[in-house]
Amino acid sequence: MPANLTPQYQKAENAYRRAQDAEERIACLEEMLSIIPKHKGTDKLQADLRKRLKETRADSVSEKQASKKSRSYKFPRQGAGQVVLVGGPNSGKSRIVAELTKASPEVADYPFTTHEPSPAMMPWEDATAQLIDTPPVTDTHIAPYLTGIVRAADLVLLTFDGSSDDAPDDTLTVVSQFRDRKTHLCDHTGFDEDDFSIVNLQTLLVATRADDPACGDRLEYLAEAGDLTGFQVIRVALDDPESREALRDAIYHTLDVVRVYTKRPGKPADFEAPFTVPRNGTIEDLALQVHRDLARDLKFARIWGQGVHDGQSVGRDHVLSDKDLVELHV
Ligand SMILES: Nc1nc2c(ncn2[C@@H]2O[C@H](COP(=O)(O)OP(=O)(O)O)[C@@H](O)[C@H]2O)c(=O)[nH]1
Ligand SMILES: [Mg+2]
Repeated sequence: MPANLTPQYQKAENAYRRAQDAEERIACLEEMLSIIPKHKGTDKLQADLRKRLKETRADSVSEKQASKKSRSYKFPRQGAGQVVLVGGPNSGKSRIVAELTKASPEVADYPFTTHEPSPAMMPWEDATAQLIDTPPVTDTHIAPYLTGIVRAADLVLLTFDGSSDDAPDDTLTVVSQFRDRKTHLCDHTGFDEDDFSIVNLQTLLVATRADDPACGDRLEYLAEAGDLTGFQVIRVALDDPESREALRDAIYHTLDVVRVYTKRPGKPADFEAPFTVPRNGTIEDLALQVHRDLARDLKFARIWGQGVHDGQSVGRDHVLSDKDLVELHV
């Protein structure tokens, strides 16, 4: 029997996938259980959610004890999306972060220069996206925390050294290391519909040093050797400013969000830092980002932008367009 999950449920499920700690996961699971359509088709999923809730409550206790001892990596999401760079050694992960953000991670032509994951903000026009640099993945090594970071991401950049004959095999190794951990790098993001333990992640394959004449052949070899047809591929030469900007654009556009400015009633508009909501996101999605209570108490909104009269009143289901200006009323 099909589960027929509602868009609200799917939103809650997405928030659960993106949760950064046990506390947040518990809140999301409780919400999912309360709004999941209750019928035969969802019996298995409901049982699964209850089991997870129980396990997560236990995790929450041990997480509190453990976080004092071991290093835990929590990267609160900022900007239009969380983008995690993964790849084999020397494939250009840190160089990409160094070129597109103000951070200065160590970039070097010997392997294992990056030991810890680290976030940095990438500007795009007046918006930003969060890039997370990570240590390399090989057939013998994958940092234990890495799978968790990737599973909570919005987008994965899988780096491929276009100048190296090892790149196809190195890249296939990375894909299979994650696959072994129920994390599928592919063309869309979210829990697998048939198996709730599997998470899919939209992946952009970034071939660095793509000015190497044999880069195309190596990419072709990769495509033949593995089932990577779902990946978008972008070729970059990081010495070339135009190529770097094309990568910046590709990352932002792949996140598929729209920018929205806000104003308080009677106050001037805030054009400093836009909020971002998923494309086809609504007034309610915006209100949720501003403040949970605001989303609950929202009566209506006034909007200036595309396809509306200036200052038109709209409800919480109104779909936002890029660069809309919105005044939320409670
Ligand atoms: N010329 C050039 N060098 C690159 C490019 N991408 C990476 N590199 C170099 O490759 C080496 C390894 O890059 P790094 O970012 O440290 O790899 P990581 O191990 O994946 O973080 C560094 O010397 C980079 O400058 C590129 O597109 N062009
Ligand atoms: Mg590095």
